[in-house]
Amino acid sequence: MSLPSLGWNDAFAAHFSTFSASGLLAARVAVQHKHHYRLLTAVGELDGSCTGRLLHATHDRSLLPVAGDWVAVQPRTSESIADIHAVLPRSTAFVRRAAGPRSEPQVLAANIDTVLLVMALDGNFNLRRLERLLAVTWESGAAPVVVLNKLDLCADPAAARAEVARHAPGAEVLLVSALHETGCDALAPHLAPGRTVAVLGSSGVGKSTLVNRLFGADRQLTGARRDDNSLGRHTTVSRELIPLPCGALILDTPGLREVGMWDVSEGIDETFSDLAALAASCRFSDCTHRGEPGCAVRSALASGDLDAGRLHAWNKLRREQEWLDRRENHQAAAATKRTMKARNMAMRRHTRLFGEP
Ligand SMILES: Nc1nc2c(ncn2[C@@H]2O[C@H](COP(=O)(O)OP(=O)(O)OP(=O)(O)O)[C@@H](O)[C@H]2O)c(=O)[nH]1
Ligand SMILES: [Mg+2]
Ligand SMILES: [Zn+2]
Repeated sequence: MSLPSLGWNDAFAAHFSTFSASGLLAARVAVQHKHHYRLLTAVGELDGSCTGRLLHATHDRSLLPVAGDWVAVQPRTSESIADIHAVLPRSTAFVRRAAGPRSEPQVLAANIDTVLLVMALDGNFNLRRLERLLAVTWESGAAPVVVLNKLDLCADPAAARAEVARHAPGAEVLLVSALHETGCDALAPHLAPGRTVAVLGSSGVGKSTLVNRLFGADRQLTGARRDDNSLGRHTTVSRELIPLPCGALILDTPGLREVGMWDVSEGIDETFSDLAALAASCRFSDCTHRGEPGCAVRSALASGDLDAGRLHAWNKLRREQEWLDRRENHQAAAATKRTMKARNMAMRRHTRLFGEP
């Protein structure tokens, strides 16, 4: 496969120039298992692992390679094994707060152009969960597309779509049935050659079924719908970047249980752009929307134009973000946004360490 067909572009090439001068090869991470990786390269697939130097030099663990990352590798001579020397700056990064008591960022995927947020129309889909996913997606730099799957199981898909669209301003909302191949053509604009899309959503919503549909064969295992509480019962168990026959790449992912937010301040503004616009027309610029005169948010609530649940969700996410911002290690590590800068410096350092060929 050529590098452009793996998503390579001029920006990555510019970052890579120092590494190609050192004789390293560009590779894209297809699968990550701890520090072991399956890599896609112009000369085929390789198994990779990080060099000890990369592991030791990377104090911010969120800068270690994840699925979708571009890395600079040194293939070993006889076997199809490679050493990963560096990670290129990411164009986008989907970051959540890692599950567990410690507050730390976890990068789920890098260099994704479009995130397909998949929800199934067979059960009670959760708009609050969608808002969290949208906030994380907007923040990542990728464009969200909401995919309402299992259209065949829904009595009134148009109404469901309209309701979801009200909660996802600025995002495209599509109705599909991955199983019956209905509506999938609408995804074509996001699947141009070299583009990377990720499918995200709860277990059982049909992410892998959609991947198989786009792949044109049963590449991924699919399974019967799971109870969301049955831990460890997900059909897909690892994130995997899969080149599609149409030339795009798709990242299949295991069902998301938790969508802990890391740093999504801008993502919240995008997700609630309707509310942000309302708030901008309140009489007082610091209006708290709790009863001040001339409050546009309150009057939209009173007239029924604004749903109270959505206002509540907005306030809740903002409070959660404020709480996170106050956490010490959050501030220290919320550098994900500043990844580019940090990485560029690391690369310069690397050039000094690694030296010229
Ligand atoms: N009726 C109907 N069933 C579907 C549709 N798409 C997927 N399914 C079924 O939903 C079940 C779950 O599908 P998967 O594709 O495995 O779901 P997933 O989101 O990949 O689940 P995890 O890998 O566990 O995260 C399977 O039994 C599919 O056949 C659809 O459009 N209509
Ligand atoms: Mg799956
Ligand atoms: Zn107000």
